[in-house]
Amino acid sequence: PGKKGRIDFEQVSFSYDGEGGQPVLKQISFTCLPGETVGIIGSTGAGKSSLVGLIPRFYDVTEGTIRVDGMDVRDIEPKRLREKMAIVPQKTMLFTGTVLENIRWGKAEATHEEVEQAARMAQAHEFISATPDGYETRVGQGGVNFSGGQKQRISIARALVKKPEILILDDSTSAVDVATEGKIKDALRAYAAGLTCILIAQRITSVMDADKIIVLDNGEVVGIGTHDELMTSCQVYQEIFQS
Ligand code: DUT
Repeated sequence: PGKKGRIDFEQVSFSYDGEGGQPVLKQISFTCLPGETVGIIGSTGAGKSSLVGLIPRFYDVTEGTIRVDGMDVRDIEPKRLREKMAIVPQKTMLFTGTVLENIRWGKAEATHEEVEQAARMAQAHEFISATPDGYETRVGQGGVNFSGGQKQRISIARALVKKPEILILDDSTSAVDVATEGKIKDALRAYAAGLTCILIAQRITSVMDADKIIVLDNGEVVGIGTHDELMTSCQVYQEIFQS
């Protein structure tokens, strides 16, 4: 971590159909400094997942530039880009192996110690340890069925075991209760002061304490600021707060 993990969006526009297509993101500009937590909030279809998907290059921008640590992501070697960041997708994608294998999917050579440390931060160690087979429990088929929130926490552990410089959570705690979500955030802060975190959320409580919150509406940034700033300056944010 250290001073790594800066992200710059410079006038980024994006359409799934390329140039001339229906824009999903319009002229997005913002900076996320190393170690900052940036929250992204906005109604369904606003473009939140599309926006974060541009950073690991699931898609490429139609216009503008995205820089990571000053470099255009298109100029960073794909392997290096993959190492720098971890993304926890909205829909958890665990496979029918053991919990250990599922977490190690993030980093094949991780030691048991590293897996456990990641699971502790993700607030998953306790419920994993409470099962008869612990980390050898098979996910999915028969035996223990983990809840949606538990699966999300295993997915977060999978991302953390990589020790990324940038962590992207796409609504990854939607099924986790607010108190546990708070503990995950505390653990992230305590572990890695240098970890840059981008956090998509539906609930305002999930992003309230972020360094900066980006409010997206219909592909456009309609507000950037802290919770207090947005409460006085951004009508869309106030509406989400009241809903
Ligand atoms: N879209 C596509 N193709 C895709 C994904 C999305 O055309 O493969 C469209 C749907 C929507 C817009 O892009 O009109 C933005 O979708 P996105 O999933 O980025 O929005 P969101 O803010 O993440 O929505 P949600 O909160 O429902 O996840």
